[in-house]
Amino acid sequence: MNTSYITSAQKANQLPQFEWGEVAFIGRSNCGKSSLLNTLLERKNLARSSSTPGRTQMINFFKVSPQKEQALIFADLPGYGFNVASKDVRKNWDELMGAYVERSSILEFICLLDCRRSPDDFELDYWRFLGEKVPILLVLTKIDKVSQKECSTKTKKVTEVLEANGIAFKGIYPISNLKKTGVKKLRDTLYSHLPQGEE
Ligand SMILES: Nc1nc2c(ncn2[C@@H]2O[C@H](COP(=O)(O)OP(=O)(O)O)[C@@H](O)[C@H]2O)c(=O)[nH]1
Ligand SMILES: [Mg+2]
Repeated sequence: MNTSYITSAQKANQLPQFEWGEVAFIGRSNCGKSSLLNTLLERKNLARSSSTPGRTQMINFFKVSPQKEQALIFADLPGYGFNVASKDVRKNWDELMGAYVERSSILEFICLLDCRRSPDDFELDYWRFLGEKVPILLVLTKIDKVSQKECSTKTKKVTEVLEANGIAFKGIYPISNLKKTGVKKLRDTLYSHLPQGEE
């Protein structure tokens, strides 16, 4: 498998065009987004972990090519929920994301949630908004931090919350970056967008 960093966009007019479909990853800072991207990209630190939340807001683009002449773009979207961010940072996020989500190349929105948290109103509203474009895929992260029982209870609960809020979703994927639990299933789902015949 071939993976590489392509480019970053800080402003709407810097968004690149690709000939490949895109899978977009979004979540609150510290939810484990960079760790998941590194796991999926099979690279230690391609998506840099733990930048200070609320500072540089940018979209990072990666290309994943499991086989020649096949590729998928992974877009690492800027984290939301900036208690520490200024109005300007917030405005920039709105503009950048507003332009990004309209891209017709988006195949899937992967929305991440730390399994110890519950989605807040902002997340529910944003997930609903995204789900109206393309049904979202919810990833519950850091499940090594809770028992199996707690994990399945949480998965059920989040399913109910999504349904109650009218959010269009394709599935819930509990994962651990630390133990790599659930990663294969998620990866297979993402790669199902690629033409058949790959291995
Ligand atoms: N226990 C555990 N910790 C994780 C997991 N994924 C990420 N982390 C930790 O959570 C923190 C934030 O992770 P990071 O990937 O930088 O989150 P991001 O801000 O969403 O990009 C780091 O200290 C990671 O080591 C996981 O699956 N299990
Ligand atoms: Mg990060």
